[in-house]
Amino acid sequence: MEHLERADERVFRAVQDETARQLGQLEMIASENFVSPAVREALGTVFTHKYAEGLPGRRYYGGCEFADEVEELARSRATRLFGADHANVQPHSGAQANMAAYFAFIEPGDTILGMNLNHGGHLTHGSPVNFSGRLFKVHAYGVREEDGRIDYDQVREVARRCRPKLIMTGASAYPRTLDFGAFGEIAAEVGAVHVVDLAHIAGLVAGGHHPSPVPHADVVTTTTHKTLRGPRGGLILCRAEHARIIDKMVFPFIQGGPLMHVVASKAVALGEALTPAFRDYGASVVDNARALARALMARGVRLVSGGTDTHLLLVDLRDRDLTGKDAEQALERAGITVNKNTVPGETRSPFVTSGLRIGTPALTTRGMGTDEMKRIGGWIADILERPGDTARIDGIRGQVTELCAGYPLYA
Ligand code: DSN
Repeated sequence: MEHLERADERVFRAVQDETARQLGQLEMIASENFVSPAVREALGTVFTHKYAEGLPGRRYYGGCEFADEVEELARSRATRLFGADHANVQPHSGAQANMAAYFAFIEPGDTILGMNLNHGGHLTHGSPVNFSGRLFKVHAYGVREEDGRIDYDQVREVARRCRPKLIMTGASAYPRTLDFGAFGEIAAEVGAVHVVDLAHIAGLVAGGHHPSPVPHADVVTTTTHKTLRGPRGGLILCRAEHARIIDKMVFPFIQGGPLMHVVASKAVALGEALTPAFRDYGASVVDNARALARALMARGVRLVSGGTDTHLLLVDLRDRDLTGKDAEQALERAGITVNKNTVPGETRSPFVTSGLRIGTPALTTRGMGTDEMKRIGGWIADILERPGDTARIDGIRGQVTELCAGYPLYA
């Protein structure tokens, strides 16, 4: 980065500091990951200079032959990876992907059914502070208080009652397997379009560690940077019959020029996701999450649904005199990065919360396994027990630093 260092000392310094932060802490935000050097290199290429509105072979600008090549690679790898008919790799983010999916099928004022944000849903699934909640009439399903799992009978009952035009399946804080087949059946019964937002678990589905939504959905949207371990961005998969409208909704309806450097990087990541090594990675992500869940529960930490089938755990702090916000800050002081999260039955604001979301994708990329998860689970439990104990937190910080040093990111 010698050019950056010479040209802009302050940005250079921030990058150095962020690199040190990422290396020296345990990154356990469930939606974050570390990309490969190849994925990162592709992001810094000359494709950032290129305008390429349109699709491969049908662009509004000249000079697109190599842009066509990388976009075609990304599209074909995405369809092969997920067994889908069609892929659009241009959405700048998961939110854009969801917006395109909505507008492909419904109009402002139409009714949608999505998961309650406090129960693990996502802002774009109908939250009043998001375009989805502003533009559509929203009904929500949630999880059962007793076991933290989606109640499919309730989903059917709400769907029959509200007759949504579109059902949005998917979550950002649900630790259990999603029954996409059940959602698909409910959508068919009430005549709704079925959209699955796969973002969190896309890498697990790609590796065969979670059932695929593709046979049960009209459209599947995802981010590319979570368990899929690609660059920050979005992706849409759909049935052949929806290809044209989905492509038109991404461009020109909601976006302008695609970020071709990101598309190139998505192609690299999707290529990596097709390898046996990526399948093994996904298996380890889930093994690690289960090991972490066991370690925490053995110490009396309550988890929503009593465990996990995926890459994340949701800690329920309602039995303690501790908020999600304070717990997040105490863990951060020890070098363990997580995020506060609402839990089912939440009574606090989203800035405070009564829960923590903890994930294993990034540490698994770093090479950590179940033994490390057991140790980390012990440290987390120690801190949750006595979040104000500075000496204890400092001691754990030292051990975290030592553990991180044993797992260099880009060796
Ligand atoms: N912000 C993402 C997450 O953390 O789950 C969802 O978009």
